Amino acid sequence: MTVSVPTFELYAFWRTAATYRVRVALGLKGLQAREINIDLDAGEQRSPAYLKLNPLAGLPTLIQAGNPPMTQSLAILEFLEELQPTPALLPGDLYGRARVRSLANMLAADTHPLITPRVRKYLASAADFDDAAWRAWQQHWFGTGLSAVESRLVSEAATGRFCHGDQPGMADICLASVMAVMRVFNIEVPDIPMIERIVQRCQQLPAFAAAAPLLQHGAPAA
Ligand SMILES: N[C@@H](CCC(=O)N[C@@H](CS)C(=O)NCC(=O)O)C(=O)O
Repeated sequence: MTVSVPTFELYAFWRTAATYRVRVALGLKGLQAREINIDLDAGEQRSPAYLKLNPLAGLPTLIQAGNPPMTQSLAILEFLEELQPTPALLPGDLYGRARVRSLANMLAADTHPLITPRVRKYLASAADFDDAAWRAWQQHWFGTGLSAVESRLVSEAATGRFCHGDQPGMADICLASVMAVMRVFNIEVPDIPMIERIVQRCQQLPAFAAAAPLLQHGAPAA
C-alpha cells in the first residue's frame, strides 16, 4: 500500500476565509497539506515566530518542503494552478481569465479584508465599535461586495452553472469562502439568489465540502 505524505504545511485556523480558499484549491487538485493551527482569537498570528513567515500577520501561509513560505491566498491559488494545471481553476482564454480574476478580487481583495480580526480590533480601540456596530459593519461590507458580484453574475453571459461556465474555478472558491465565513458570523445578505445557487453547487463537491469551517480542527462543536 502506498501512503501519500503531504509535501505542504499550511498555517491555518478553522474559520478563516483565506485559508478556506487554499484548502479547496489543494483538494480540487488532489494535493494534501499538514495543517499547523494559528489561533487568531488568541492573537497567535502576531507572534514573532509567525511574523517571520507572514509579516502582515495573516493566514494562510503555505510552505512546500525546502522552499520559502508563500502568503496571500490568491497568489497561492495561482501557484497551485501552475504547479498542478488540472483541474484548471482558470479558463483557457485570456478574457475569461481576466473575468475570473476580477470576480475573485472583488471578493478576496475588496470584500473579505474589511471583516478581518485586525480591522475589528482597530475599530474597537480607535472608534469604540461595540458588537452591534461591528455587526452593522460586517452586514454593510458583505452586502456591498456580494450585491456587486450578484449583479455581474446575473448580467454577464459567461456565467454558467458556476461563476464562469460549468466548472468550478477561482471565482467560485472566493465566493464560497466569503459565504462560508459569513455563515460562521451569522450574517445574511438578502437578494443574492444566483450566488446562493452557485455556492450550493460548490458545496456538493468534495473539495468544498471538506473545507467547511465547522469541520476543521479547533472548530466549535456546533
Ligand atoms: N489577502 C490575504 C488576507 C489574509 C487575512 O487577512 N487572513 C485573515 C483570516 S481570513 C487573518 O489571518 N487575519 C488576521 C488578523 O486580521 O489579525 C489573503 O487572501 O491571504
